[in-house]
Amino acid sequence: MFDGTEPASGPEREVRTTCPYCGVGCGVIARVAADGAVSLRGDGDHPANRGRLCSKGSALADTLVPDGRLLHPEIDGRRISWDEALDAVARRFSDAIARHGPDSVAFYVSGQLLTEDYYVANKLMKGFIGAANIDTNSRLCMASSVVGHKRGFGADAVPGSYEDFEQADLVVLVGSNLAWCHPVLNQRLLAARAARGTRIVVIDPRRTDCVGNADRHLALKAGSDALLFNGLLAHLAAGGHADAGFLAAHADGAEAALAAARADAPDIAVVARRCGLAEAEVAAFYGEFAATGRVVTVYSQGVNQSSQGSDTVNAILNVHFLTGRIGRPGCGPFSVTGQPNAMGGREVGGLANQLAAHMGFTAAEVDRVGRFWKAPRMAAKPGLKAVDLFRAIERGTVKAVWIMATNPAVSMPDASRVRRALAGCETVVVSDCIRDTDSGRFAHIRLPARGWSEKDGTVTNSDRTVSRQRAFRAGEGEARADWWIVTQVARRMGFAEAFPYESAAEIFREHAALSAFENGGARAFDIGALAAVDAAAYDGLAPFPWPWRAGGQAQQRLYGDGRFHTGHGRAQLLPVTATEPPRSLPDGALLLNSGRLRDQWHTMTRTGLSPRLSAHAPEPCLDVHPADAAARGLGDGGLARITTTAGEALARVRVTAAQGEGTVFLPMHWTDRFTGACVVGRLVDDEAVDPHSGQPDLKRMPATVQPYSPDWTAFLLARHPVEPAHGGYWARRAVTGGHLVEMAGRGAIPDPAAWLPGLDPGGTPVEFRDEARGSLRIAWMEGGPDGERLEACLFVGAAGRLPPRDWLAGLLAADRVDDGARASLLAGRAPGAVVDEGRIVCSCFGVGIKRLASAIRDRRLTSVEEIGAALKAGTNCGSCVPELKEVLRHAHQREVA
Ligand SMILES: Nc1nc2c(c(=O)[nH]1)N[C@H]1C(S)=C(S)[C@@H](COP(=O)(O)OP(=O)(O)OC[C@H]3O[C@@H](n4cnc5c(=O)[nH]c(N)nc54)[C@H](O)[C@@H]3O)O[C@H]1N2
Ligand SMILES: Nc1nc2c(c(=O)[nH]1)N[C@H]1C(S)=C(S)[C@@H](COP(=O)(O)OP(=O)(O)OC[C@H]3O[C@@H](n4cnc5c(=O)[nH]c(N)nc54)[C@H](O)[C@@H]3O)O[C@H]1N2
Ligand code: SF4
Ligand SMILES: [Mo]
Repeated sequence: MFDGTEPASGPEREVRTTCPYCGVGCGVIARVAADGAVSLRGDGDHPANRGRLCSKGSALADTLVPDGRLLHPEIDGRRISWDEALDAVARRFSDAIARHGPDSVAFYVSGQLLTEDYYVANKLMKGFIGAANIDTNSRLCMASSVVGHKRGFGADAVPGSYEDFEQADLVVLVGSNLAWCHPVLNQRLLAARAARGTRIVVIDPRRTDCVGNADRHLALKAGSDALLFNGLLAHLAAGGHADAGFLAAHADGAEAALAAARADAPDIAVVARRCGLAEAEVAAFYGEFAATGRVVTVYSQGVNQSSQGSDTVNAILNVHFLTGRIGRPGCGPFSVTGQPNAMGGREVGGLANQLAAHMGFTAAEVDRVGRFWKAPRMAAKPGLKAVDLFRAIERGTVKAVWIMATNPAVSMPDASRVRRALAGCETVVVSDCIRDTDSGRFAHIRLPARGWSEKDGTVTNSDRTVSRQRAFRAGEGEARADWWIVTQVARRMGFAEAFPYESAAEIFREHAALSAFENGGARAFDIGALAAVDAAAYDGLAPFPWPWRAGGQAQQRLYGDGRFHTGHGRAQLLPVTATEPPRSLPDGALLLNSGRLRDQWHTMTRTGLSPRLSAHAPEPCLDVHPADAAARGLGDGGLARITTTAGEALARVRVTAAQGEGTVFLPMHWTDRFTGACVVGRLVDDEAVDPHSGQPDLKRMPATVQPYSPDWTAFLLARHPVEPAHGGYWARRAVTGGHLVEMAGRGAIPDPAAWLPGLDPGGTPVEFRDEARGSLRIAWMEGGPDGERLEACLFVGAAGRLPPRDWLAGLLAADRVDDGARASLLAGRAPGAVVDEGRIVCSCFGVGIKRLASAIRDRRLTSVEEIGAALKAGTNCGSCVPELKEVLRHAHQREVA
């Protein structure tokens, strides 16, 4: 087995692994050529994707670069050896425990750890340190679904399989932008729709890229989903659609749930009014649901990230229980998980209120896990959930925190508080692949982690399929696998006997054995069949769904027999009362929604390295409805200042009717490394939290928006990343050969030497200054044997007066600048015939919005197929197909108008 420690040269080979991004969990085949070059393709045998990959999966090879990697352990910014680093972490954590007790230390981990990493971290904290202060970014992501599942099913299990998307007649997407966030699953759904006419309903305050392929879009008022589903429950019962047989044999609580629903939603008129929808729309949706036997209700962060997330999940489960639409092909509620191993983290007990292997903190469970681990100091009660954990760090009751594979200085609500907390904490340890992250800046000790392609283990996707991630390259620098790092620290803290692991396979075996330990069918999560898997079998492990009990078969769909995991084996309907969103909206304020873009992943540490992924949304963009923009004097392509009670941000404005009136949307991706001030986490407070799950409401923050009118604009192209320090707006993105930084500011044009710290391109600067027009151009050229190469160039001018960037970026990509290009560079004018792509829509073939628009107009293209034939756009991964449809729709509307 190649375990990432040996050099990656040798004969050409192919390794099957799993995509490290979203919870679809696509299989990937990596081909490593004899010279070490890597090419990737979708795995045709993987049940999640059958060979497909989306834009992010297709661009994975772009991210396998050494740029920005943390190569060695560091203490206070100084390189140290692994021995020193591991000793220091163990000593600091042991000291804090000795002085202040086990509750004074914490781990904050991530659904991007592999199951084996996660298992070891959880075991160390809950069994050996003796506290449960390990929480995970899944708190921000899936915690409400976990609560909903446990209350409804008696277990945290997604009952269905991806095949249900293909067997359903109606798929309802609630708070899920499947087209961008689970693109391959969306493609499977659209293929089924083409083949058998599956109907699709989208429930989202925004017109997302899912809507173009849907039959109905309910642009409901943000936060009114529980009411909509309560209304549906009452409507289904009133229309005689309850499945009396299923309810009698397999479910409890229908009467109480119905009573609550009827009180909340006495009729469709009330629902329509409170959800901000037309009565006819609501009636049509209810009628469709009632009339269709096979319904899958897919939900994600529009539901989970809410102060009423858990109850909304149960409101959704209720309608499936009432109508018996569960456990059968093409039926069921379906929580699509976000991260590649969101589900695996829940299996090992990564959340502070779970123990391990789907056990909690009852005395019997603590005793059982304690005996299995032979643990001296079992945590006896739940630990601090993420928001409370960072508040405890701020208060100083938690003295040492170890952050692994997550970037809370960006992704947590009230990220400014998180930063203050980390700045004041005695010991902050950060394990990451990347050296300079917003969170890493607060670390006393930095530990270099191996990343995807370098590490071995397992992940579990949204439909409970466990797949192997396999290493196929050597680790960068001295990076080590997360499980190895935690194991070494555990040994140094005195727990060597319980942490004997030398491989991921050993850990997986123990995890599988614990899942079966005294289980007897009581716990949904059981992979006892693999409790004795040997290294070779683990290495060759094919994807399988859990449960897979010893002596049994791996089970694709749960609850077909009507037996649930509640104590009495019956599903539980829960009475839900819809509440109003907790934060009041001051006059003139807009509701700030946040979420994901198609081609970026979270805090951009990986996708931000890829020029083609960075071209789809080049800058942080605030989506604003035309009426709201007009009322505030915001222009499309201009800049805006966004202010909330928690903080401020600057972003580019996009005026679009896709945005619901009264709301704005910001992507969650930008960090201080990529832009001057647009961390959404610093705008959203941490006050609104679901009372059951502890999941913060990240989607509904009141904000005021004003135009920001710069006096000057500028851009810089450079081979190395630069972070301007002029206090205005800036945003950086990767381009071929380097980085493009867009800038704008107020007042006099500042002196470049002062506001571009660290800009040291080398070569000779050639400067051109036009005082009268207030413009400045500097190009740094380096001479070589083959001619001159562009090292960097800076263009500054009055707002809105700069040349197009594409041709200049092309000069950076080229190794040589010829005389003609040199002349245009210094003249600040593009040579005649360059095409400016505009924002890139198809990232596989680099087809931009401007080229699309002119091709549609000039060549009279009318379908996605014709666009594909003419420009190739949309013919590789297919992620841009929904957007191509929107572009066509708009072009057509313009023609009609
Ligand atoms: N491209 C890309 N894909 C990803 C990720 C990524 O970073 N980039 N991250 C992964 C992760 S970890 C996750 S958790 C998933 C998230 O996947 P999704 O949940 O699909 O993504 P989001 O953009 O967070 O939010 C989904 C939608 O919820 C809507 N929404 C907001 N408020 C409400 C409301 O009150 N009601 C309803 N019904 N809808 C509302 C938003 O408008 C948004 O369109 O994506 C995964 N996939
Ligand atoms: N406003 C707002 N905030 C949100 C959300 C939202 O919709 N709106 N969504 C929330 C959700 S659902 C989520 S899941 C979070 C995600 O937010 P985060 O988890 O903070 O985001 P990532 O960028 O994925 O952070 C992962 C980090 O781990 C590093 N890394 C990658 N692989 C490895 C590895 O193998 N080992 C180690 N040690 N490190 C590794 C990466 O370089 C990166 O720094 O954001 C949440 N925050
Ligand atoms: S849908 Fe895309 S991001 Fe998600 S696992 Fe598949 S290839 Fe990766
Ligand atoms: Mo997530």
